[in-house]
Amino acid sequence: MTESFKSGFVALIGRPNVGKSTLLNQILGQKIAIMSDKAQTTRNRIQGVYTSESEQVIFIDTPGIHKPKHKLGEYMTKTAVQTLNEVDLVAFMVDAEKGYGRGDQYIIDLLEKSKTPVFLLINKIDRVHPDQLLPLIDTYRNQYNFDEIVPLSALQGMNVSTLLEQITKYLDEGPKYYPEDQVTDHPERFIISELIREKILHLTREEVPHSIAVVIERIERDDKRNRVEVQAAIVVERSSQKGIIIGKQGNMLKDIGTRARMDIEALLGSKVYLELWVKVQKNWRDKEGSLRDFGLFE
Ligand code: GDP
Ligand code: MG
Ligand code: K
Repeated sequence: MTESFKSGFVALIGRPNVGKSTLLNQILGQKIAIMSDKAQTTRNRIQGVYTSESEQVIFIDTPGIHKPKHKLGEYMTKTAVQTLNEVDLVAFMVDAEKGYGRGDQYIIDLLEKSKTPVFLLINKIDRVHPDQLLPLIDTYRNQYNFDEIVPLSALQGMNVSTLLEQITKYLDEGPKYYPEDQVTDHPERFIISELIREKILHLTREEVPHSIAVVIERIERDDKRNRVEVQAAIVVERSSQKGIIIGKQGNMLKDIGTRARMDIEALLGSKVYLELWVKVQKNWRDKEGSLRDFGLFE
């Protein structure tokens, strides 16, 4: 008799920058989640689908759970709590180097409200001395009764296969929800907007806040020219930010466009014509209606 197929949903949670996207990229071997040194690059959920002979694990890269500061934050926290109850397993990732913090306590309080099993992933162990690891594990163990504790390095791929084995133990028999060749069920639209956002954040350094949004207004294949045409609006809150993004004689915007285009071409495997413009909309984060217009949430 052959073993039955297992499948399930895993919510990957943790403070911004602990390495959630890096782990997904490591497991899926493809750049589907955007990595950045800056907090909160990933605003939507990205599902990564890992399929092997015997199992399928659907990862949900939940937006950073944190104390809400404005309406966008509240919306995100609500979504995150719902997610915790719906999934088969929660993987709570922390940064070994940063240690235990108040942000972690907030998440642990949320975990206590759900019945879902919880793994603690202690990431970036390449950055700490082995002697520091045991006390850190103890600190976390005292805060919450984790089902498994897995130290790892998402960046170096250390212990990632062990993590997958542990996850399998917690999955039930289930269907193959997605075909093997599918690693994400998100429309390319979102990935493209995140690629553009990533370039803006990198190139403008700290001058432009993370609150900027990139709205993909049109994606269309032009068969005659053998290219994909993408039109996107960069939405900022102040005209001074618009000035920074456009730059002297439009040079900054050109630079953003060139770099984003190259990444989009790699993503789509096609030539791309990218058209970008910048518009100002005040306090867009506090307008729930406009959040939907911007397509930030599906
Ligand atoms: P996220 O916000 O949780 O998705 O975090 P990211 O995956 O974007 O990672 C944030 C930063 O931490 C990036 O600069 C990563 O390269 C870095 N990082 C992630 N995992 C590791 C790790 O295991 N070791 C080290 N040294 N750096 C890591
Ligand atoms: Mg991320
Ligand atoms: K729980």
